Amino acid sequence: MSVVALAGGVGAARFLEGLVRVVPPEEVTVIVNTGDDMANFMGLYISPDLDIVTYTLAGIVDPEKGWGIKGDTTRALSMLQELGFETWFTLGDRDLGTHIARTAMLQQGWSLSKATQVISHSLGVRCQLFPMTEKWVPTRIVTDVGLLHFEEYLVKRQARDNVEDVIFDGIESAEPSPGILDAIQHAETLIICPSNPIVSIGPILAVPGIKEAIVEASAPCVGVSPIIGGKPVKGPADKLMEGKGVEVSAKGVAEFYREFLDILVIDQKDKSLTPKIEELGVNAVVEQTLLTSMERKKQLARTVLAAARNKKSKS
Ligand code: FO1
Repeated sequence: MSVVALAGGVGAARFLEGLVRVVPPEEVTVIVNTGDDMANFMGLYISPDLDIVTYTLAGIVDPEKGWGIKGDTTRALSMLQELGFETWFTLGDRDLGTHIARTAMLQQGWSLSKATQVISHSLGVRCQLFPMTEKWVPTRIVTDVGLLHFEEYLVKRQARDNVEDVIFDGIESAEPSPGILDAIQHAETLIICPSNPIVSIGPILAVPGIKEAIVEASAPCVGVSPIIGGKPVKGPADKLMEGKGVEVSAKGVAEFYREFLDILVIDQKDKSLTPKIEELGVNAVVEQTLLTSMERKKQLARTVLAAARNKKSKS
């Protein structure tokens, strides 16, 4: 059973924690958004979504925040503050070790894929994690105060600016990381994790060749809505969806992915949207999608896999 999942940060990582407990992790390939990456932040290459997925699957993530390492300290950051540097992006001491290691590997001439493999496997992650591309393609948010890097928009300015547009800088000339298209083509199940459609899954789909491979793949494609009752579970997905003219609802998510999505798993709160979603040619499956315990995470993964199996046996 080979599973390929497209993933952003915290929501995806929490879902994947359940998935790797109901499928052998070696059979899971995760394609991770790198639009949030900062290529030279205090001299370091930082890849927030790769970090989040890695730390979560390694069992070391800070469970409250969903990012960073549990129990981490910020002594280096305090020193940076004393030295007059900006400290709006919280880099923990152990977390800094990851960024230093990744940057050193890249400076040595290794690819981001290779660095990701070494870091994730060293921390005990058994599935295959891939950055969506090797190229740095920063997501920039066009706001009423100007063009902001996604992390400046989200963390530095706390998502307070009006979103006018979202740009995936340089994506037209990016290529999928080696191995990704093959994995999609040969997958038995394709999953779109419960991530922000615009800034987490959007950049992955915008890498030339990835969306096309998903459209052409024979495997059923199952998504999980990150919108419950018209609100995102976490983060500013609502503002970004509105900024891109996408309805902030599970139906809006189905519409956004309708070109390739076979099934959308929606929350029980959104059960009444089922007919509207199915009018779009996307089957809706209702489940509890708020991932408040490991049992819920495993149950959601089982529901996604069962929906895919059901679709396969009908086709
Ligand atoms: N998110 C925050 O809200 N504040 C932070 O200071 C912050 C630091 C940070 C450092 C390393 C890392 O890997 C992630 C970090 N995140 C932080 C999370 C991240 O900015 C976002 O949640 C993702 O980019 C969206 O998926």
